[in-house]
Amino acid sequence: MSGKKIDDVMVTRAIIDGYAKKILSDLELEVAIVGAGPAGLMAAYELGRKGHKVAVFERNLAPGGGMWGGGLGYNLIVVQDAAKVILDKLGVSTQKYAPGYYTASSIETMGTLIVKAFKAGASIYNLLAFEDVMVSADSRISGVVLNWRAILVANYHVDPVSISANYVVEATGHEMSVISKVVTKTDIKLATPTGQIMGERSMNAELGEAAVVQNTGEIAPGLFVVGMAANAVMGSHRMGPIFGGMLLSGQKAAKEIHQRLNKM
Ligand code: 48F
Repeated sequence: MSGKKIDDVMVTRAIIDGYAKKILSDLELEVAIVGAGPAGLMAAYELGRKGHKVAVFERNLAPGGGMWGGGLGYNLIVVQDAAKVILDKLGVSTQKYAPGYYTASSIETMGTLIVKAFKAGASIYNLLAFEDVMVSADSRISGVVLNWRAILVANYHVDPVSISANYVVEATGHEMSVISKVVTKTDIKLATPTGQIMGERSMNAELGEAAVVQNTGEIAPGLFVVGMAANAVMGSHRMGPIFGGMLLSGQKAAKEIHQRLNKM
C-alpha cells in the first residue's frame, strides 16, 4: 500500500477483481444473448425480471445496436399501438403523430432499455464478440464461444473461451452472426422451409413488422432467434426505423424460453 488516499493499484485491483468475479459467476448461464440491440435487450429485461440467469454479449463499446440513430440519423423511432404499450410500461415517453403512429426518442428508449435490463439482473458485457457456438453430442446449441473484439479486429491468432447456456439467443440483427456460424460449421438444419438461411427481403414495414414476431422462436435446437435476424433467416422483409416488432419479438422469445426453463 502506498498510503495515498487514492491508490492507483487499488483502482486496478478493484476493476480486475470485480470483473473476474462477475464473469466467473456467468460461465454457466440459463440464457446467453448475443447482440445488445433492442430485441436482445428486451429479451434480457424480461428474462432477468423473471429471475433467470441471463447475460448479453455485445461486441461494440456501447450496447444499443441500430436504435441510437433512429431513421437517417434523426434520433426518433416510430412504434405502433402494440409496442406503445411496452414503452408506456418501461416509462418511455411517446408522442402521437397520427392514429397508430407514435414517436419516441431513440436515446430515451435505448437508454431505458439498457438500464431496465441491467437493473432486472441481466449481465451486459460489451467489447466481447461471439465467435462460435458450442454444440453438444446430440446436436444442440449449448453455449457461446467468445473473444475480445479488439483481438478479432487485429486478426491476432488468440483462442477464444466458452460459456455454456441452456438457451442461446441470436439477436445480432441483419448480420445473423450466430446462425451463419451454425450453418457453416455444423450439420444442424434450421427450422426454416429449406433448412437453410432464406435471406432478408427488401423494405415492407407492414409485412416485416408482422413477420418478425411470427418468425421469433427456436430456429435450431437450443437456439432462439429474435429481431431482425428472425426476418433475415426466414426470408421476410426489413422494416426500417419502426421498432415495435423488435420489442415484441424480444418479449415473445423471453416468454417461450421462460416456459421451457421452468419445465427443465
Ligand atoms: O442490429 P441490432 O439493433 O438488432 P435488432 O435488435 O434490431 C434491428 C434494428 O436495429 C434495425 C431494424 C429495425 O427496424 O431493422 O436494424 O434485431 O443489434 C444487433 C447487435 O448485435 C451485435 C451488433 O454490434 C449490434 O449491437 N452483434 C453483431 N454481431 C455480433 C454482435 C457478434 N458476433 N458478437 C457480439 N455482438
